[in-house]
Amino acid sequence: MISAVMEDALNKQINEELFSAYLYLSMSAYFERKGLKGFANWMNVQYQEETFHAMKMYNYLLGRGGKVKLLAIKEPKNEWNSPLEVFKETLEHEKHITKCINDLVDLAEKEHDRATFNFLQWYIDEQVEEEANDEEIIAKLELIKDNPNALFMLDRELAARTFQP
Ligand code: OFO
Repeated sequence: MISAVMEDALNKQINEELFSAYLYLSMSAYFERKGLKGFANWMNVQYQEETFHAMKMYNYLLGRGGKVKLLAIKEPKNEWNSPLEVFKETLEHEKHITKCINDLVDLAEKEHDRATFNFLQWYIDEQVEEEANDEEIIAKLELIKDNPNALFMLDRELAARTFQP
């Protein structure tokens, strides 16, 4: 049986993951509005990944005999000034999530909860990948600046992303 403090922290993280999903869905809608279908697709896949992150934790908590408590999801932003601004915010958000995961790992250690400690390693690896993906797109957008042809080429590249759990 999982400890009450660990259960509480995992429920908070499920909420963080669901907020991430909500934020990226909002970003996807923004890109659709701007006619950038490839960017919209990339963010839609990100939304699916975040939902997967939340559900993986939800199932883990239930599997450990814990109580899932779904907390209110905040309203995400729905307006940005440019694709670059969106991806800079995405990276900042992912850094925040990385900190949340690291704090959870620290808590699992403190609680001597080896199973949760092990479970969280998957999220640590996932965060490395997520930050790297965002950094790569930011670097490309910084090169593109105001070149519409280059932006449409990147849009086409991002259209190819598919959800892979
Ligand atoms: Fe974006 O990794 Fe989950 O939140």
